[in-house]
Amino acid sequence: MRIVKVDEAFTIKRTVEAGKEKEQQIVDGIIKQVREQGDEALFALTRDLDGADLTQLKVKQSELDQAYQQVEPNVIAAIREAIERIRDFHQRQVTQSWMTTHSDGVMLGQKVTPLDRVGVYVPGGKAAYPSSIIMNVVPAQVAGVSEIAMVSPSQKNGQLPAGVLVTAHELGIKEIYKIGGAQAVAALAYGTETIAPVDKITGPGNIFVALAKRAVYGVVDIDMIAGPSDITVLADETAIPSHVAADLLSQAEHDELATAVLVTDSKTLADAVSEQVETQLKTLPKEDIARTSIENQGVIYLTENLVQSIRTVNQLAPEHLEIIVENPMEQLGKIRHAGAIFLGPYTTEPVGDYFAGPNHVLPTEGTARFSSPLSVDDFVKKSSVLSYSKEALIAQADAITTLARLEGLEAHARAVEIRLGDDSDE
Ligand code: HSO
Ligand code: ZN
Repeated sequence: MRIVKVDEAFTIKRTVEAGKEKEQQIVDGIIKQVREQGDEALFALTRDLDGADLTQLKVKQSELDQAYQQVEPNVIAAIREAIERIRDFHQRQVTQSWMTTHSDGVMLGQKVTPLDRVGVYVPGGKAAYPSSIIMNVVPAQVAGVSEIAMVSPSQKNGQLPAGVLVTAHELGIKEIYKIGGAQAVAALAYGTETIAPVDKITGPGNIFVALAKRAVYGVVDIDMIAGPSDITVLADETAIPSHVAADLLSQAEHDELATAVLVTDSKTLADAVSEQVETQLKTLPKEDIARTSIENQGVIYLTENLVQSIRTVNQLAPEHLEIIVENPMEQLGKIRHAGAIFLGPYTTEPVGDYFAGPNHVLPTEGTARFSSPLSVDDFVKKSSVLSYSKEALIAQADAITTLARLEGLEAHARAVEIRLGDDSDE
């Protein structure tokens, strides 16, 4: 792996994403076609782009039954346990509505309401991850969203992968549609004869899905637009090189564009990890993908001390941060930017990817500087609540009308003053 020396003056440069004009044009065309032709466009685009000749868009009960026959009982058991743990964690995120009563007759509050209807995008092909279905659906369900529609591109045989169907069924999803790409995003945003429009679309996808989500934002809400996944391991000389290398590769195997970074002040560890990465790459089924990722984006930042290491980590603002140093807990308070923080030598990233409970949909590409993991909060919205007694209005009328007249808004001032007289002339 490439080793970059870090000193006092070192800063990490951010790269700006290049324009994607050609893809945007295609996406705009697809959205227009779905808006104009509805289901007919979905059938045609699924035939042309996914190579599947569907007779219906919605998954039938018989397809679910069939899927269960293809999935081993231990897989179903693991899915169930993961759902339970992830649900448990997200239940702690629920925020309550609140109301405060003031002695002057004012009541103020905030009402929390779940979104009515959400669409979850599940990518096809190599990224059809059952774990991501759980991570998107559970916070929506915990928030109290009553309707969840799932979309995922059809395989050429007109079916969805059995693992995807079983996971969706285990989560209790009733609406599953075999469509993907920009056409699925458009269908969820605008609705078709078969698919009712949603209020928010979440879930990862390829460049066409990402551009389509960006294009429909405003008509519906969207979650973050996730870039390729990344991991940073912050380690000192106490870390075991083969373990660190294994963790770097677990991220690298996701995608040629994934980023795996080691930040350490130990030259011995840096050299040993680099060697281990090479050794372990050779036996990985996804060696090609992982090797491309390691060669293009992989880097070891070799710092002079732990303080520099932490500074570098904060500049990277990684999606996943593993802290494998002597006292990981002591460092936690110094970490300002990271999507998820994995403490200590046994908290390898896959525990969070699949099972521990926290969401694995995390801010990528340095966006942990300003954003958070997907959570229950992403599936609710809040309304402010206000209530004034006559006494309270009288007490504040002067200040309110003064501010209204400062803005030249006389009708605002009068709306207050008309209520101040005695009640008999109303
Ligand atoms: N590490 C990925 C999530 C994932 N891993 C899904 C395995 N399956 C991005 O957080
Ligand atoms: Zn992963």
